[in-house]
Amino acid sequence: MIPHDQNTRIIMHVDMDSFYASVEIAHHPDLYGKPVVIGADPRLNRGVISTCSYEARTFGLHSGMPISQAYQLCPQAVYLPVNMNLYRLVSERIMTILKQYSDLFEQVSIDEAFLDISQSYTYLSSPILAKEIKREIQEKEGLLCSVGIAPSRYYAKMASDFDKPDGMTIITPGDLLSFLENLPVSAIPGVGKHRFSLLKRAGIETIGDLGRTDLFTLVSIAGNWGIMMHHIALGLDTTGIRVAQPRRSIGRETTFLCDTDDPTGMRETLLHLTTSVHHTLVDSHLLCKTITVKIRDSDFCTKTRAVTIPTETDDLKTIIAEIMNIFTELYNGDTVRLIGVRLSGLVQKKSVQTSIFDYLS
Ligand code: TTP
Ligand code: MG
Repeated sequence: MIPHDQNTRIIMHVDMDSFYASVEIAHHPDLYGKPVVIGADPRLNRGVISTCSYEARTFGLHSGMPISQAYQLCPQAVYLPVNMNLYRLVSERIMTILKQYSDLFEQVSIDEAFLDISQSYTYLSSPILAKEIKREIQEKEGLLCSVGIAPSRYYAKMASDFDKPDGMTIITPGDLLSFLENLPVSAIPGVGKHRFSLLKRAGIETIGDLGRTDLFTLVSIAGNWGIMMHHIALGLDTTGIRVAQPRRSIGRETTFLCDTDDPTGMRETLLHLTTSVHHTLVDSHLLCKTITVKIRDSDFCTKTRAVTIPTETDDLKTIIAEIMNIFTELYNGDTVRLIGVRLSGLVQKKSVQTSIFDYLS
């Protein structure tokens, strides 16, 4: 079992590479390797590029560029109209994949999402998860994405953007300031062209420069945004993900550093995971009705088995007993790469336990 530092937030940001264009290429393999531009019709001479493949970007093309200009720079590109229905469908499937990896999930646009993975991973083990997510998306959808892992929402987004396409950038709390030092200020989400040129005029080009500039000067340049940028530049941001929906399940899983076929070790890990999800269950004043164990073997074949108990519970002994029974039935002696537990069918404790006060109120 990998040790876990309870105080460190670990946020993952996943952003699909040249999303609309990549979806078209995945559905029309003859487009592979070609400059592909999605957006307005170049014959109409108005409108802009929605996005374009990385091959098209080598010609200087980018999102938002007038399509007429794109056509001048790269007439040989394949120009396709936007097919939103297809992209939405693919996006939904990608989000379904991502959600499986953490209950704390926040979709922020059609092609990007945050996951809080602090409960199940450390900075040391997080690359295993990132690679697994990238592999699953590529295998199921034929698409590449870039992943950033860092101590806050902002830094995770900056990390995923750092090495596109097909990137994986992990910034530990200890590496954060040196990562920020030489990045251009435009790498901060929300610093558009206007703020960029204002800062540049004041001689502030890198995030390191931003951190060294006094707050008064920054506020005079960029108003309240100056405070925010300074905070980010000093590595102080700790923003987590925003989860709006009530919890539907509580899960925790772990990927072993080395694949294992030792059932005793697996049971110990299950015990640890169960204690952790139980803690969250009790902390959230919830009861669960369904208990699930998940095992992924070294060939990436995933098996789950769930048991629904007659009455909702938050009794640790009952939950552990169910988990161990399920494991005995599910485990077939294979070499295992990942193991997990999940509690679902959640209800608020108060709604099933009536007390005298419920009758009085
Ligand atoms: P982005 O993630 O910003 O861009 P991208 O996925 O195409 O490329 P990257 O590899 O740099 O992430 O946006 C996601 C999709 O949103 C993009 O494929 C098309 C659409 N989009 C527009 O329609 N107009 C725009 O100006 C931008 C930026 C994106
Ligand atoms: Mg993208």
